[in-house]
Amino acid sequence: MIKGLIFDLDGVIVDTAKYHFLAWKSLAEELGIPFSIADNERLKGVSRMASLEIILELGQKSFLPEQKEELCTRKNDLYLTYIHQMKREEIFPGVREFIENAKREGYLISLGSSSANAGLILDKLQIRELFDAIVDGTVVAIAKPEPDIFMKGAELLGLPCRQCIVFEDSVAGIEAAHRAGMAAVGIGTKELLPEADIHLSGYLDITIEKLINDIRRYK
Ligand code: B16
Ligand code: MG
Repeated sequence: MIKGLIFDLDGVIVDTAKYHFLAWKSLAEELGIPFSIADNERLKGVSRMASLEIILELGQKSFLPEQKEELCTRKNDLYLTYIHQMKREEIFPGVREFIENAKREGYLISLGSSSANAGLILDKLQIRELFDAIVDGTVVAIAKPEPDIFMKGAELLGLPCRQCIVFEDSVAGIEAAHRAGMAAVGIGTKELLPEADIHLSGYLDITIEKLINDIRRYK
């Protein structure tokens, strides 16, 4: 029986993926590396350093470890200039109500994000109080596709992994959910997230009861 819902942040609750893309694209351009929206899909859910490694691999460039740290810091500084301007209204339509409804139904809610900036984003959206547990890149340093972030979420909720489901927009995150033994709701299309157990394009017109019934039917 499902009792816990674990939400990724970037791309599931708010479209910060576009700000990650703009910041990485600006850095890639400086380095003379072509970087497209399609390339950006590979960066979703993975750590900041792993994202840089993917971009450097695309450009066939190599840097010393301390130079890579400096590049990551520059990317993050630029990313934060976007985040500081974020408005509360940028939360995806219906997600707050979906979570509030699930809480009323007795489900426990955790965040499960790779981002070290998740706390700041929750505060910008004013939704920190919706979560019974918060797991982000400052709590668990091992990013998706490793399952650690979601396993920690289940542990903090006091639930076994099999009683949790994950909401994810990234290939790495879907893999992490499955490796944790959890069903994965893909926020996006079947084409982008072929391994997700079920797909949602948004949170309007869906309730947690219907979603869980659908997962049972399709799994
Ligand atoms: P930061 P999520 C992930 O967040 C992003 O999808 C990914 O693109 C980013 O590299 C990672 O967080 C680390 O983020 O640089 O802010 O620490 O999707 O797991 O919420
Ligand atoms: Mg995400």
